[in-house]
Amino acid sequence: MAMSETIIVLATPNGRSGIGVVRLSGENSLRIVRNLVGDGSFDPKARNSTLRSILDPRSNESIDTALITYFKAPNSFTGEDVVELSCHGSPVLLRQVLDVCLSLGARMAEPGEFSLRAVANGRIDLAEAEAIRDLIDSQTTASARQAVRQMRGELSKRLQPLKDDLLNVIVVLESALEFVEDDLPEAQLDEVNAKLRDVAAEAKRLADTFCAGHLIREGIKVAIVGRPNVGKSSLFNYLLGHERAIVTDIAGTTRDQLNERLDIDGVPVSLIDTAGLREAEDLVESIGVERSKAAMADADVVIVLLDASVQTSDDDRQILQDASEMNFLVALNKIDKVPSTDVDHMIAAKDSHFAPIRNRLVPISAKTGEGIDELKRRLIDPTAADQILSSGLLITDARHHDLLIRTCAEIESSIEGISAGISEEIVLVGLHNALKFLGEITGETTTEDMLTRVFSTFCIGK
Ligand SMILES: Nc1nc2c(ncn2[C@@H]2O[C@H](COP(=O)(O)OP(=O)(O)OP(=O)(O)O)[C@@H](O)[C@H]2O)c(=O)[nH]1
Ligand SMILES: [Mg+2]
Repeated sequence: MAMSETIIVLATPNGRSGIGVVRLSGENSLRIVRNLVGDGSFDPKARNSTLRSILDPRSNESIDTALITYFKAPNSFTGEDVVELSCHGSPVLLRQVLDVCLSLGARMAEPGEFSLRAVANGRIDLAEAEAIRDLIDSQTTASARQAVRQMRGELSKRLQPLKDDLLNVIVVLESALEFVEDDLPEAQLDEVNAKLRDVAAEAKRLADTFCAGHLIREGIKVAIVGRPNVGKSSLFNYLLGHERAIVTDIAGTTRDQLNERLDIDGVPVSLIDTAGLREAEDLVESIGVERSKAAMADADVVIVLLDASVQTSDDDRQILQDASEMNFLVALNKIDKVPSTDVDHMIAAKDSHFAPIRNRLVPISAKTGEGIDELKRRLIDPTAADQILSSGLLITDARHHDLLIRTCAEIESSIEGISAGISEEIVLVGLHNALKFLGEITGETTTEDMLTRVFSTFCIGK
């Protein structure tokens, strides 16, 4: 990706809309725009918008009226000359504007190329660029909020003191190597050890938030399974808050699986309603049953639904048996149909077949909504739920998590090395590695290879 080229992209989604924004970055941006407005002396004021007629210089025909916003280098997102053309949002027109700009020497930007240039020109660091990507991709307000914090540099700011402390320790050990004849004095060693322990502990604290950070970013897949008529589609609808699935009292109503998204306490949940599991009566149903089994195997959490108003059957027991190898909850549905003392007895009785799964059991009614808040709560890992609620900074990116874990490991083995009296040279190798890993999060020690890989996960236009 040659940085000297002027790049262009349609920054708004493809399709009809009120406005569509074409964005240019690079030293030729202004020259291209001058051609586009047919005025070689067009000199827009930086950070101001100017309304101009734009034309196709090949035919001199006016193609639109656009609001032109100029960001002069280095005070732009990429650090280069940037021009944004807010045109009318017609896909045909926008294609034409892009074509004209391409004919004038711009080239289409690669995914993430605007952000890559922003990082290369020191406008933002790598973690901040990744946060912009995450903000655009976020599926819940909780994940958007985390992305905004990281976009503002909160993660980078949290890491800076760790890098400073590590560097201080490295300086002490290195100067000891060069200038001190004997070993480091005991007091100074204690200080080095204490500092390293603090850095490792803080890196670990941050890494531990990934449990929640991963959840709010990636979400979970939840499949509702059970035999026909237990109320799977009713529960599905209740959780979604509208009548998405067909509900009838005919067993075998749902034949294909349904998939919808919802937000549970900031976690994006992909909820799947499935066809009832039983010996299928026809080909369509048997395909549905196969799909239910596949959805069950693929889910992060399986909700096995039972009907409290009827006796547990062999089918129920088989489903519970299959679910036992997975992460599952058991929802005992239709409790509105039975006296509550019966439900309590059903669950509490010593000889109850619910005894082995008692701690996974949640009595609910998909009709009245009773117990459903509790079921929702149980879907989310409690440690992660606490972390999401605590409003602290969360590590949401697997790359960052991995680098923090590796930082901890290097520091911990350095601490062990120091106490075992191994040479400072070897300890220093580990500490330099730790510093490099922290630097890779923010991008200052990231290899070209890694950068390419990170930016390939960006969408076009960012
Ligand atoms: N009283 C009561 N009835 C319920 C409850 N949940 C579901 N039902 C009823 O049970 C019947 C079956 O509900 P569905 O949601 O279609 O059941 P399902 O498990 O999706 O059934 P299949 O799609 O055939 O596998 C319907 O008549 C629902 O109104 C509940 O909590 N209480
Ligand atoms: Mg159904």
